[in-house]
Amino acid sequence: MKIAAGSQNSRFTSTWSDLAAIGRDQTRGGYSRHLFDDAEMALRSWFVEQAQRRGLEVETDRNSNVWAWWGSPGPGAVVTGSHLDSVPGGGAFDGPLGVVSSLMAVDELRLRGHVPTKPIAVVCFAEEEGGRFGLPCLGSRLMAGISDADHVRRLRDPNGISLADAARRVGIDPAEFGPDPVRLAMIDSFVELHVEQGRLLQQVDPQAAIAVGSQIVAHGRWRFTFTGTGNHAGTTVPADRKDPMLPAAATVLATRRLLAEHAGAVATVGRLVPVPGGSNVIASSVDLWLDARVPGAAATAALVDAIVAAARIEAELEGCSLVVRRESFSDDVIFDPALGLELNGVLKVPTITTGAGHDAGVLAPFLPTAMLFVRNPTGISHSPAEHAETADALVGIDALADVLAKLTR
Ligand code: HGY
Ligand code: MN
Ligand code: MN
Ligand code: MN
Repeated sequence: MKIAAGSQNSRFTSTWSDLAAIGRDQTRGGYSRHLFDDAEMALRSWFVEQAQRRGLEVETDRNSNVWAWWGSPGPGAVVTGSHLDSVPGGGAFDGPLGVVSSLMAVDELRLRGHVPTKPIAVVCFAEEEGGRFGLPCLGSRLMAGISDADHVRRLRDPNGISLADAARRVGIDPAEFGPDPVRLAMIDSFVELHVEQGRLLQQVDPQAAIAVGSQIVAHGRWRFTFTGTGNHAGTTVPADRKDPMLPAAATVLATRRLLAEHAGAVATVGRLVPVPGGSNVIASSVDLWLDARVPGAAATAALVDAIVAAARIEAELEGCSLVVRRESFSDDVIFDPALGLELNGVLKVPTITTGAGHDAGVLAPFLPTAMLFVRNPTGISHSPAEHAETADALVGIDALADVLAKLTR
């Protein structure tokens, strides 16, 4: 390890403790940091301060992604970074570990006396989790032009606030959102460091603190809206009911049951919202979000089709209607093999796949992209139990510095 462990160790723990104080969720535990909310705005300020402290040139692009440049923004840029937002009640490391590690990889390169021959940028992509408006990797999708800006502006959060209004409230002009081909063309390569979300690394090599990512499994989100007849819980006999909660509940169970018929599939209903949501009220409608992930777009579609078919049968049995909308989808992503080999030439670490989506996955079809994963001893993510040891984080920073040095030699 080339890191001057003492100096970087104390710098990591102090940087991390500053960050860890922002956006704690007192009711659910963990962190809730969502696009343009107070916590996320505080994180943006934190990032700008960290970047300016390092003499990096900071800018916010048209899609509210924040960039910190070592060298003038320009073509041939080697970009690293990740995201600062979280899922509701999420862990501390998913996203922020990549951002802190990128800032500290810049510190490490300077400690080594490295003078980059290309611009290096640390980017914080907006709303990677889709935790507020439901569209994951929103900032990188808009930049790459794969999400329609008008559709994005109309997205609404659970309180009915549009993304456009939420942006305006924090002084960001939503009319600016849109494709950013010039910025995309500037990027020579993108390397994202991320806490591992699972236990694969420990299975592949229990001694390894980091790994190179090889691919992301196809995944997407579908919204099921079951509509019945709202009524009084106490005065409506079963024969008169059209209760959308029943087909919704049956769909949750069918999702788990159908996995057995779809190799390598995972699918989750993590959010289910009855309307109006009174405990003495038969719901008039129920929204259910399905997160389905299977290697291969066709296999993902086959699983979702089976779940939708089961949901339609259940809805009909209860006299309810059903509308299914696909809210997001990402096909399998294979990271750039040449860049991966370069990383492995430098790092000589295991290679693993991931079932989690990342901004790196959005950019992979457009430019050479790679991921580095840092061991998560719990293997748990999207939960306060998510963890990375400081010693492993320092190995990740050292490795990221090695990679950035090689790419900007
Ligand atoms: O949901 C995901 O796969 C990622 O953590 N955003
Ligand atoms: Mn995540
Ligand atoms: Mn993430
Ligand atoms: Mn009453």
